[in-house]
Amino acid sequence: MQAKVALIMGSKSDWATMESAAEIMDILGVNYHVEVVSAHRTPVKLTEFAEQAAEKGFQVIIGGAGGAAHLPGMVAAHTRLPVLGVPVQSKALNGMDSLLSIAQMPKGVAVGTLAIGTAGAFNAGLLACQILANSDPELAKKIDAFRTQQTETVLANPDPREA
Ligand code: RP5
Repeated sequence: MQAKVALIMGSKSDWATMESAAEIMDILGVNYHVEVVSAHRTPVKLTEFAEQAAEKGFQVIIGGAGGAAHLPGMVAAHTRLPVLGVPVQSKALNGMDSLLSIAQMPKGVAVGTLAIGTAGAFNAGLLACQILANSDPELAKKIDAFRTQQTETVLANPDPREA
C-alpha cells in the first residue's frame, strides 16, 4: 500500500532522533516511507522529491534536520502538502539553531515546527497520524485509544517516587 507519510531527514545521523516518529506510526499502524534527503548535499533530489510528493500519494511530509536545518522549509517551498519540521539536536548549539531555522519561516510558506529532539519527532509522527485521521475513522479510534491509555497510565501511577 502506498505510504501516506514521507519521513525524510538530512542525514543517516538523524535517524536516532527521527525513529521516534516511526515508533508512534508503527504503534498506530500507519505506513510511512523513510529516506535521507539532504537540502545541501542532495539539493536536486530534495527539489524533485518535494515536487513529486503529492502526485505520488503522500499526504504529509515529516522533515528532520540538525545542522543547516533549512530542509523542511525548502521542502515546503516545493509542495502544498503539510510539512512538519523536527529540529534535530545539533552538537554545537544543542538544536537551538535547528529550531530557529525551522520555526522562523517567512510569511507565505508554512512549516509546522515541533520540539527539539525525540519528543518533537514522536509528536511529528503523532500529528501526521492526527491529520490523516480526519479522513480515516479507524485511525481516529486508534489515536483516541492511545490517548486514553496514556491518561489512564498517568492516573494509575500518581506517586513520583515509584517507577
Ligand atoms: C544536517 O546536518 C543533518 O540533518 C544532520 O542533522 C547534520 C549533521 O549531518 P552529518 O554530518 O552527521 O551527516 O545535514
